[in-house]
This record gives sequence, structure tokens and C-alpha cells, in this order.
Amino acid sequence: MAATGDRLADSKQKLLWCGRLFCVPDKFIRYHHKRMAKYLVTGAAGFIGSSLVRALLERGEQVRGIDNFSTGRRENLSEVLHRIDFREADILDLEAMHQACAGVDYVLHEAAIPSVPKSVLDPLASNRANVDGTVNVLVAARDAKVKRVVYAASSSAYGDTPALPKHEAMIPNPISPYAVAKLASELYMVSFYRCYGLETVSLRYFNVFGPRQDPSSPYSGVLARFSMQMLRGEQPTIFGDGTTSRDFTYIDNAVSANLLACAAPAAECAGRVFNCATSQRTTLNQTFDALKKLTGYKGSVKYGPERGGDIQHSLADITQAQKHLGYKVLVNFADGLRPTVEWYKNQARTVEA
Ligand code: UD2
Repeated sequence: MAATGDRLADSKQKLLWCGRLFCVPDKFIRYHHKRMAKYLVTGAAGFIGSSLVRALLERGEQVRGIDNFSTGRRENLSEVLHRIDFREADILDLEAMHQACAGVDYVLHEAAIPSVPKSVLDPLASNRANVDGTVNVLVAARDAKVKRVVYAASSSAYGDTPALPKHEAMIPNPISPYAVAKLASELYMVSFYRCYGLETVSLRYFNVFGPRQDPSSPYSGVLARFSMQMLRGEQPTIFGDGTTSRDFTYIDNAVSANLLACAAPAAECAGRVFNCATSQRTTLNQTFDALKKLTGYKGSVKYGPERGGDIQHSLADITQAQKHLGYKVLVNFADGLRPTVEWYKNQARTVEA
């Protein structure tokens, strides 16, 4: 893909040649592309990956994306696909990862099989994608001398320790195979920093939600699933008694945390793990009530047995991210819920039309 920055630089060089008839040393030319960086987003067609792609393009960055469409969807990238260097590839393919990392400054590693219940059903698949895949990405990033890798870690690493809020110094206590895999990859991130000097930052996402989160699978995030079900007039099911709580984090906060994690000085963040959340929690019963208002759903909710591998409460302490990354909560739960439901409404209309 011809980079815009390269074209700008070329035309600027020509102007200098024409106007002055001599070549200005490279270091005195402020090329536009020198301020731009090249980003590789793994899982670029996923919910979080595609949101990162859009944010990077808005900032004028060069973006390469890879996805194997196991959970990502081409539609998530529809209007931006032609603006990125997209490659259909699997993170388990080391050769493809080497090619994808070539010439890249930052890797935002989002590719994963992101589901607690799926991992309970198939721990091998979870481990392959979420651990082996991560090690491949790290090896390729190390070999390509990438500046920094930012990783989509998970709040599930904290498990069911009763203390709230969860802070990064707590000893992890993962329950599900998914949580174990995400934690193992976090440790690989740290290891690659310590052993090879590859700068890595892990962001422990706390239940990220927002437009483009897939609502269609039984493994979909609860907000995506409930929003779509309630808009269709279908009865949602709460697993447990509804007192389970989550620190639901609107996508804009996660995007901003990634950009900050790329920009922060290495001394503040390299080889470290940070919570990425809002530090507010909402129960599933409260979530249902809030969605009822926004979707116009008139029915009730059904209660079912608790899901295996689930944890009861999740709430983050975000002090470390605030202090070391300059992280701020940009959008709280209620403000994030409105555009999310609007997006699902539009999706439902498009399907009907
Ligand atoms: C975990 C992680 C999250 C992210 C995610 C990836 C925690 C606290 N969070 O999310 O950060 O890594 O995994 O998948 O570990 N539920 C219902 N009805 C439904 C669907 C879900 O009641 O139809 C419940 C579910 O049992 C759980 C809660 O909603 O108690 C949230 O479930 P989820 O699948 O949205 O996310 P969770 O917490 O497994």
C-alpha cells in the first residue's frame, strides 16, 4: 500500500529540488511521515480491533491489520478496509506474523478467542489462540524490532478473590481456561520485555462494550446480547440472581488506553500491566433495567443457572493507569450505553430492510 506520508514526503523533496536546486540534508526536512508511525492491529476485524483501526486512521497513522475471521467480521472494517494494509492471516502462522510485523512501530494485539464459556468447552482452542498465538506475535515483533507491543489482557485474571476493587498488585486467581490463557500471555509479555528488551504493555480490559460488538453468538458479551435480544422483543436470560456485577467499560476508554500505552515513556509502562476500566460497577439487574428504558422492551427477564467459570463481582482500581499512562475515563457506563443501543437499533433496521 502506498503510504500517504511517503507521497507527501516525495512531493516535498521535489519542491525543494526545484526551488533551490540543491538537496537539503534529510535531517532538516520535517517529513510528514516521520511523525507518523506504522501500527499493526491483530484481530483488526474484531470489535475492539476495528475500533482501534478507525481511531488510528483518524489520527493519520499508517495501519496494517490482520484477522483470520474466526470471530472478526469483514463488515466491521467495511468503509475503512481500503485505507489499511489488510491481510487475512492467522496469528498461529509464524511466517505470516513475521511478514505482518516487518517495518511496524507498534503492535496492538487484540486477536483472541474471547469467551469464558467457550474456553470451558474447548480449552485447547482457547490456549492455541490466546497463548500460542500471542507467543507467535511476540516472537515476530521481537525479530522485527517493533518498538512496543500493547496487549489485550483481561480482568478475568483476578478471578474470584473477594477484595474489591481489583488492583494490579493483587495475586491473580483465574478460574476459567480463558482467564488462565490471558494471564499466561500477560506473563509472556513481561518475559519478552525482561529477556529481549521488547517493550510490552498489558491492558487488563474490564468487560469492554460498544458498537460492533457481535451480539449473535451465545458467547457474545452480555450487553451486546441483551441489547439485540431486547430490541427484537426476545426475552433475555440472566445467569444467576442478577446481583453479579461488572465494571462495564465503553470502547472509547479502551481505545484511548491503547493510544496512551503506545505514547507513554518506557520507564512508566514497559513490562507492566494496567487495568483498563471505569472504576464503577453495575449489576446485571441494573443493566437489564437500563436497557429496558433504552430499547423500549416491555417484557421481563428470565433467570437461569449461573454459568461455569464465571466470577461474581468485578470492579477495577484504575489509579496505576491514571498515574503512569495518563488514562482518564472518557465515557461512563450510562453514556456509553446510549450510542451502543443506537448502533444495534440501526443494525436491526438494516437487517429488516
Ligand atoms: C470476561 C472478562 C472480560 C473479557 C471477556 C471476554 C471478567 C470479569 N470479565 O467477561 O473482561 O475478557 O471475558 O469474553 O472476567 N450473562 C448473562 N446472560 C447472557 C450472557 C451473559 O447473564 O446472556 C452474564 C454472564 O454469566 C456473566 C456476565 O453476564 O456473569 C458477563 O458475561 P460476559 O460474557 O459479557 O463477560 P465476562 O464477564 O465473562
